[in-house]
Amino acid sequence: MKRLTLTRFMIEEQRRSGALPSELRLLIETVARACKTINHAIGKGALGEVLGSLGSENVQGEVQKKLDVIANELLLEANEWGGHLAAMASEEMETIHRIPNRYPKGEYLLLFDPIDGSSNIDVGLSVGTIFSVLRAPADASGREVTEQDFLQRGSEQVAAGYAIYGPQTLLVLTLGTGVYEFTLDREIGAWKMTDGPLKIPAGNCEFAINSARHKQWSPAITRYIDERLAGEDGPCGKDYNMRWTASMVADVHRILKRGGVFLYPADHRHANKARLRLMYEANPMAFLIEQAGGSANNGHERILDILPTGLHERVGVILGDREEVETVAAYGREALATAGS
Ligand code: FDP
Repeated sequence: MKRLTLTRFMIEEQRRSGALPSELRLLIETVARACKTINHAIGKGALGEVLGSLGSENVQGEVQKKLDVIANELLLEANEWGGHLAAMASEEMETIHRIPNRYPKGEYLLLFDPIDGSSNIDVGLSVGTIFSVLRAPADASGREVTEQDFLQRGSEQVAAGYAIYGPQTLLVLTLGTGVYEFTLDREIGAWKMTDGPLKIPAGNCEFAINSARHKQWSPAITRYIDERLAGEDGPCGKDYNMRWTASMVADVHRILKRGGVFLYPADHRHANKARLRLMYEANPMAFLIEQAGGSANNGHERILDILPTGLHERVGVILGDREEVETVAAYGREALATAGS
């Protein structure tokens, strides 16, 4: 079967809509190429001596795995010299990485989580790379890009996606005109379209949450999960299934293909305490999910509407099937109203 390659898909998209600048297309090609190299490193596993921790911590206070650092370096190196970017930011770096003066600079900003789901690396389960592309503010040309320039709402993203290193290596991409899945043809090294435009199947009774954190849930989240656990005998009148891979990329991919809802709510007991990072985890995933007909909020506010206050800001995340996400938000609003009355 003849399949569209990523390159051809983007060139046709460029011709069709005229809204995909060559610079952005080349930037996506570069990110996709870096993901192939990361895939290669991951695939070697213990044979490549890439497993295990480094003993160092990243800016979030998390122990860095060797592959976190390797993948971060691969993405920086691949994207530094192409002339499409003004700067990059990553989960693994405290502050932004400006394009060195020896290279030409472009108008885009790239953010990434080089390895998402790191706890899965050493046990051979699926991990991924998440990325988000923003445009540098118009007034940034001719001056040094700052961290402040990155602090844009997720609705400003011009592209987002992830690679998933699992049984197959996949790239899932949105340029704001639908979501497309590409599978890496490992024999010839090309990304070939295998699905899209993706549309989240409605009505799949499946939720993904780390239930060990139930102490941290708000009354609204507890109510939502309890009702689903009650199954046929509860208010939902049907049985639900649960899945948790501890890799957001894998959980989100399952939802894009099969439906359901993903929840990593903020810690209800501590104001502003959440797990997932807004700018390079929640925003790109929210963009993909909305483009596939789903919904994404932090429990009460649309994720793509949040104005970030810091590069590594964390946020509660509820995303997936539009109806399920709306139910969680409605329970949240009800709980707020009751608390306020
Ligand atoms: P990780 O820190 O292992 O890279 O990015 C956060 C994340 O993975 C998500 O991919 C995943 O959904 C979550 O953390 C796993 O959290 P738990 O440890 O609570 O399972």
